Amino acid sequence: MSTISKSVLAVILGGGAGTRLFPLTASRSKPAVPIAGKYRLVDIPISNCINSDINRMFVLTQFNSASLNKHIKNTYLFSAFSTGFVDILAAEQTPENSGWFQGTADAVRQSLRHISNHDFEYVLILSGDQLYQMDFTAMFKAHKASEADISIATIPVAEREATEFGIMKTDAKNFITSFIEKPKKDVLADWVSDTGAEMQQAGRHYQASMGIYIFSKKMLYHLLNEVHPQATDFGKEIIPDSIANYKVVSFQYDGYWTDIGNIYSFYEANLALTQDIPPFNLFDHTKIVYSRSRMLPPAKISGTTLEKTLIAEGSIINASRLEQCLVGIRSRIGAGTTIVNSYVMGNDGYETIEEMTSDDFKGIPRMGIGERCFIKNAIIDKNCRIGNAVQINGGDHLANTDHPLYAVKDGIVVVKKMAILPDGFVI
Ligand code: ADQ
Ligand code: ADP
Repeated sequence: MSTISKSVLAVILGGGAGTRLFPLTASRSKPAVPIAGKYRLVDIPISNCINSDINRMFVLTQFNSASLNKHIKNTYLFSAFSTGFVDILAAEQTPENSGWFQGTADAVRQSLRHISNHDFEYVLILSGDQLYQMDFTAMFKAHKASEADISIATIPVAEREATEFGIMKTDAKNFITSFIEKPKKDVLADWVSDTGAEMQQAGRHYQASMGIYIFSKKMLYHLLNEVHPQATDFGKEIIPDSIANYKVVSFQYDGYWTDIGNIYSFYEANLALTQDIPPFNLFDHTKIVYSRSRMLPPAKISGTTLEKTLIAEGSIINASRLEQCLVGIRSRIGAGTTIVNSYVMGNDGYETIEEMTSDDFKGIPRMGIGERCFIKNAIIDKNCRIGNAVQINGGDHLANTDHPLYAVKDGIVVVKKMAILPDGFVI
């Protein structure tokens, strides 16, 4: 066993109330949200851990859903000779507690009693809603070499993003000298850092926290139980308060990293995968993104013009044109349909020929997307039934709405899971 796998335990923050990803989180927990056509959000941090030789992980989530459990249990099967595991810890009611994680620090504090059964020296805390491929080994080495109490992974960001993150200043040895959580625009000028020539040229003058922390075990217990027993958040309370009192070090990362905490960024990160050379490389065999192996048949495509489109296995596509689309597992798209700039998540199962005949008889659209539809700037959640000649034209002309069948957020139309859009429906 390498040192890192022996001494580091990872805690993945699987999500709070999930309101920013609504309606994708209306009926599932955030870690279970499907991404990139065949994965789930939680596969990203888990894969980064596995690729960094960290194989003991806890996923903290508000909801303990059956399909998240099934996904984790069927995917992350470590051998009997390994110490590896991925355990889900859902917020639970106890006599002292009403049953929710109040925030990130509260989630970790409540989970300590499960975590402390294991042997470890360091805890790596990760967000569950980021798309990136990072090797944590270098950060771990730097943490040990600097004898830090806390290390924070940081990335240079531009002014327009800086207000959404924790922003810090560091000294020549990378020690963090000051930290502000989500600064207001009017104070930003005080937080400019020397991020290096290349980053500065790209207008990235601010050092942002990636929400990725390494704590030594003792320090984590000390901070959560003794110094800040009431604190609910790392970003708002624990981290800013620790700067003056402890050795807090920045580890600068300069690869691709994006926060996918809201619908627009989730949509953008997914569609970015359709570019010629996407910043997130699914085809890198040294940084495999793991997911459940499903034994699905190859995708079957007929009469479709495909432009920059990813099609997951098990799909049956008869559309006329798909342009900049991400088409998820077991998708079915009918003849004459055009889809542009959209993420179709796919289906959890297939309908039999008999079921399809029965749908037709009852006048219910079949599972999937029908014929002669036009869909643009949309996310189609799982197991939708979209009839024939349905028109969905997302874009900035649409106001934010929450309709029973779909929601519009920042111009993106999200058709809700299992929604039935009848023939001719127009959005
Ligand atoms: P945010 O992402 O805004 O900023 P937060 O909402 O606390 O911070 O979420 C961090 C992670 O924890 C997310 O993955 C979230 O889903 C999860 N989470 C939130 N509440 C939770 C709860 N109650 N139970 C379980 N998981 C929960 C943070 C830092 C910033 C930093 C950004 C980088 O505070 O300083 O810049 O991350 O994205
Ligand atoms: P999916 O099948 O798309 O992955 P999940 O299996 O994660 O969705 O969710 C299945 C079930 O988990 C839901 O039907 C619900 O019972 C429970 N659940 C998940 N998230 C929530 C939530 N935000 N609120 C209430 N229940 C939830």
